[in-house]
Amino acid sequence: MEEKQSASLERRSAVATLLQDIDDNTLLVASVGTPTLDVAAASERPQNFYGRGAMGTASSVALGLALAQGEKRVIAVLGDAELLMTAGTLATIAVMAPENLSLVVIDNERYGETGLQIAATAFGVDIAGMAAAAGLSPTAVIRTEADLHGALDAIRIGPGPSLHVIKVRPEKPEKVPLAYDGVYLKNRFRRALFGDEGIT
Ligand SMILES: Cc1ncc(C[n+]2csc(CCOP(=O)(O)OP(=O)(O)O)c2C)c(N)n1
Repeated sequence: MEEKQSASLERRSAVATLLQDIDDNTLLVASVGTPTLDVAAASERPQNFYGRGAMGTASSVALGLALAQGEKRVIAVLGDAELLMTAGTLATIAVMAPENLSLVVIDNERYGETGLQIAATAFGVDIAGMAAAAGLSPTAVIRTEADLHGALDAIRIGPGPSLHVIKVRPEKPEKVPLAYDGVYLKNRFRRALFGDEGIT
């Protein structure tokens, strides 16, 4: 396949739009590296679970969380390489079909965190198409501000499991200060959900 180049959206502002005034009933899962820092830059809060270092795990974590926390909305903000690393999870999500789960793929067509090496979606691999074929609904590719605003309700409150791909420019945004201690972040998240009884 040939390499393609198209996106004009900037990832930090797209994620800020996505998460603007997000409510306490929404749990956020963010994948390793740049998506984690996108989410932290937009809305750092205890109800966020960050995949610090653990590439490939975020869609499964988000699925489990959506099933276990059926009264909450779960939005997973994922890298394209992250999603593809464990793409079989799309099948499990389709079969389990939690309506409260929204996957949002920040698709820069690169392994951004490790130096912007070219990744599969640059050659036309269609993550939204893969998700639709698995059975997720709705699915869509977002390329403009207007597309993004048009998809906000579907992502934030609409029935899922959904998957939206946001095509963004391949940039390396600034680092954001955020704890790197996974146990601390996990305990903080559990405390936000269950209070002190959630800490074992
Ligand atoms: C199992 C595993 N493999 C590789 C890495 C190194 N790694 C961290 S982030 C990353 C690239 C992630 O790319 P993507 O998910 O598309 O996110 P982006 O930074 O491009 O937004 C890689 C290869 C890792 N942390 N864990």
